[in-house]
Amino acid sequence: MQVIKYVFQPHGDDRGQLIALEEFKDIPFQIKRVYYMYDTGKKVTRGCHAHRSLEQILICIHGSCTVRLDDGKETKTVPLERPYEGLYVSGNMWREMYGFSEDAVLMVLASELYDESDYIRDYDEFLKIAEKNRDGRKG
Ligand code: T46
Repeated sequence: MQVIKYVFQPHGDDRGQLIALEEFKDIPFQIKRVYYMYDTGKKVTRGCHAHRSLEQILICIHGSCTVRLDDGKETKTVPLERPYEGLYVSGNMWREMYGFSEDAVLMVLASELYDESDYIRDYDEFLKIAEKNRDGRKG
């Protein structure tokens, strides 16, 4: 599994830092939705699902957290602790976010509007779809 982390260019000067993100330039898709989570409990695990086709970039713009990605064959653990780093997460990737610091703000840029029917919440169903996709790519 390839982990794709974007490192964004900060525009810094003596006042501090600023990061600008433009669709198709800094972000590889059209940004249709932005959401963010904060005040996440220390012991909480969020996510625990995959998507059918949604693409997202996860940016911990304050504090830190960890993302576990699972493509049905392999698992990778990715720390997010810098506001200028973005983790690309394609659909069909089981994701779990945990280890939130008290001050963590996790912002997500998404390629589609919110659509509950795009969620795969059952891990066994996810494994079946992931296997099917792998077979499809082979043949
Ligand atoms: C994902 C990970 C990284 C909305 O009404 N609109 C939205 O755009 C979103 C994302 C959520 N919601 C509502 C649905 C739930 O009642 O907010 C509530 C919490 O959402 P959820 O339990 O899905 O949050 P997470 O942190 O488990 O997952 C979220 C995204 O849903 C998901 O797409 O990939 O963050």
